[in-house]
Amino acid sequence: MLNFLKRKAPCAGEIETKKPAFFIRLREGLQKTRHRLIEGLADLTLGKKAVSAVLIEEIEDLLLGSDVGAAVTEEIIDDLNRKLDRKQLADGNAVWEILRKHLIALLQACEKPLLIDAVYKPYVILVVGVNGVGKTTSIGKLAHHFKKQGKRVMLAAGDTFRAAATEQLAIWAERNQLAFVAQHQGADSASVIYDAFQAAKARSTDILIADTAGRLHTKDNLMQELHKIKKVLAKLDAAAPHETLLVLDASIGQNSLVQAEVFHKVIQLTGVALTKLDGSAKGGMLFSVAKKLALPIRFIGFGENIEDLQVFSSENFVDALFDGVEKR
Ligand SMILES: Nc1nc2c(ncn2[C@@H]2O[C@H](COP(=O)(O)OP(=O)(O)O)[C@@H](O)[C@H]2O)c(=O)[nH]1
Ligand SMILES: [Mg+2]
Repeated sequence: MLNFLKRKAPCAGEIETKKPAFFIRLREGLQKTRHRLIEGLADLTLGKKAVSAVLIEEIEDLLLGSDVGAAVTEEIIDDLNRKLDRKQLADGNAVWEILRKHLIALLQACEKPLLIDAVYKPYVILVVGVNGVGKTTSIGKLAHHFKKQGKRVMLAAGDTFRAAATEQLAIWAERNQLAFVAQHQGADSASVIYDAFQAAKARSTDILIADTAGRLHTKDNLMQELHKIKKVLAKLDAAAPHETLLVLDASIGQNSLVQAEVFHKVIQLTGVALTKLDGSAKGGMLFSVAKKLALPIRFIGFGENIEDLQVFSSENFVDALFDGVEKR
């Protein structure tokens, strides 16, 4: 029988959708933030005939309550108040349009995907961040992402502080069938990463992803450790690490920004990966990251599975947040 004759028509409940699977996963992952922030704003504004100072105050409360942060909120609220004074806000729909434009512009400003420059062999990605934010998990997902592109990837177990961290990375390495360099617990992190760099060079690996410990409460140690890692990497390649990626846990909300500032001072960051967007309604912090850090958001993570990480695309993100909100 011809193939098209075998194809069965969708039954009830088996809704056919044109959206690709990755988009559906992203949208599901962002459900909580979408619900609190975007649908919240839409409920306040859409279809409202009059715009008052009270409405603008309600918008302000909602933005602050969704972890959008003081700086972004102030910028938006100032703009709305200016327009209200000038009688430029005809109705709630006009307010909604302004909110939408502000939020989209912020996201667009930090879209700058990580490009792996093949000049560097290996291209070294140093992954930093506080304990528990999702570094090791993100490395596993990242390795999968690059492997799918046909890249040769190696992992370095630079978090030598906890034995479990090395084991956890070893599991991801096995799952992805990757080369993996580790030493015993308590070993010098810089030495593990240096060994891995040499091994990666010898095997013409395309990308080396290095895990690190994130003991922010012992800030001086952390600084020394990160400085040392940079120094030993530079011995083999003055430009390494080629990407210093900070992992931030979206569910921590605004406190993440404090972490980011500490890390940025210690080791110059070049990009951010935001994790745990699925578990949180605080995804609004992404707008703050965009504004305050002015660092590219490279990846977003929204689940514990290997596919739950995507290259940050402002278009997809905006779609996942806004798609269909106006038609509810
Ligand atoms: N829901 C959810 N959990 C995550 C995500 N990323 C990591 N986790 C979980 O967060 C916990 C800490 O992650 P881990 O990678 O060990 O953090 P690390 O200490 O920074 O290396 C683990 O239980 C992970 O499974 C995510 O995007 N969504
Ligand atoms: Mg870890």
